[in-house]
Amino acid sequence: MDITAVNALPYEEFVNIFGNVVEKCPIIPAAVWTRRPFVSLNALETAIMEFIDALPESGKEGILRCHPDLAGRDLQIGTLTRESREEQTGAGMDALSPKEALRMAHLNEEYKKRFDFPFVICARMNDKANILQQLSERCQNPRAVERTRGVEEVKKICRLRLQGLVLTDPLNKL
Ligand code: 2AL
Repeated sequence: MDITAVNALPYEEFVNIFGNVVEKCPIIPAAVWTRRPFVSLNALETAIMEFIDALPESGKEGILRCHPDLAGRDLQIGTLTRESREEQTGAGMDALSPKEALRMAHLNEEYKKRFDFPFVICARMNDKANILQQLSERCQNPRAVERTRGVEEVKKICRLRLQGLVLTDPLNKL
């Protein structure tokens, strides 16, 4: 789909198609739809990022809480969204050794206990060793740093999901 086709989508279809570019947050495309027409994929992306940036800190934390744990229960019982499953399996989250799985579960719990929101990282830009290392390191950060960092990772995930849905026009990168 190119940006012209995106701009022609009725509201319901727009929300159906873009409802999970930010995990389980269809309110974001629902809000951004009013900013059509978008001159490019980049402009759509910018509108989403601006919506996220304008949220109060509680809203940003809410977005983080919509994310499933990496290698967590949803992956084990098959209840991840399609996008999330592809990202997690691509990063080897379904192929952890028992020792790695235990460490991941333990650190995910420690992180959530400390910050009250889950650890979020763009799985497609990392491998399992990297994810475990970052999880362990980021547990030590102050809460405000982690809130900002988590939202940065949400934006990376969103960018890649958008690129999977909309064709980029090299002549129209405004
Ligand atoms: C995820 C996810 O589901 N996909 C991804 O890139 N990161 N979850 C998470 N907690 O970081």
